[in-house]
Amino acid sequence: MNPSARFAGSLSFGNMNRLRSRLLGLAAVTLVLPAGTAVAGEAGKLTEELWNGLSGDAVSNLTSNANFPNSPTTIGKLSGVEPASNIGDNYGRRLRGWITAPATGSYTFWIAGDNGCQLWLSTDSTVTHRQMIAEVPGSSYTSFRQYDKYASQKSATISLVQGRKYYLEVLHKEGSGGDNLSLAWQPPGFNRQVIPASVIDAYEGPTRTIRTTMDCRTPGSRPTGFPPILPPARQARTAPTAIRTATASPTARNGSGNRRPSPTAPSRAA
Ligand SMILES: [Ca+2]
Ligand SMILES: [Ca+2]
Repeated sequence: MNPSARFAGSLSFGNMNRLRSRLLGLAAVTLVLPAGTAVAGEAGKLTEELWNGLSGDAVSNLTSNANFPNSPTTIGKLSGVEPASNIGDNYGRRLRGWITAPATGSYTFWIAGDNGCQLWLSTDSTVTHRQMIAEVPGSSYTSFRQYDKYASQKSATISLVQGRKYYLEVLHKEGSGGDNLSLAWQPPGFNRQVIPASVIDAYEGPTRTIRTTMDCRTPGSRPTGFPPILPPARQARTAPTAIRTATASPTARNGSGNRRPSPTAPSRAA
């Protein structure tokens, strides 16, 4: 497994918190993410880039443009895998993220869209291992969620492993008239369905080498080069105190005079 594959999709900021907890008492630690490494971002979303003012109906009209892929008009996050339909004309779109397999087995994917669109999936979490697995070809189009208009909209059967993340990318080009986009899959033991938001994470892709050092002995220390890390430890420390007070109080008894069962310890803040 190459270094990118080892980090990609697994080194979230939450993971960094847990890593720091494990290393408390040790000296400073330096983490280096190799250039091109991408990390999993917001759950339930895909990173969405739009290129406005691009004529043509085919994905090639997007990928051949000088502003692709590095200069989109806008970058945002899409909740789920279906953008709003009929938002405009002459634009190109790229969706990026990871999909986590909920079970080990054979999967089939579909894409539907207006106009041309392509679904790419990596054999693992590495971006560069992506392969196009389904498309609405050329300048053609389908209606919303019309997955069976062209044979090319359906992927071959693909084996995925439970819990592993696979890089997913969608390229979409709208010329004029109606515009829509949708992704579906058939997981093992289920019928075809729109890919649920519960299995996706947005792409957060640094394209440069990040070198960061954090002092694991200092609870408040933050690694440089990353957004602030939220401190769940403070909430976890204060909650048990409140529980002990309530249990010891004479009023903490039920109507029959018996002491109430000890409350279950609250789960740690996410
Ligand atoms: Ca349109
Ligand atoms: Ca159209």
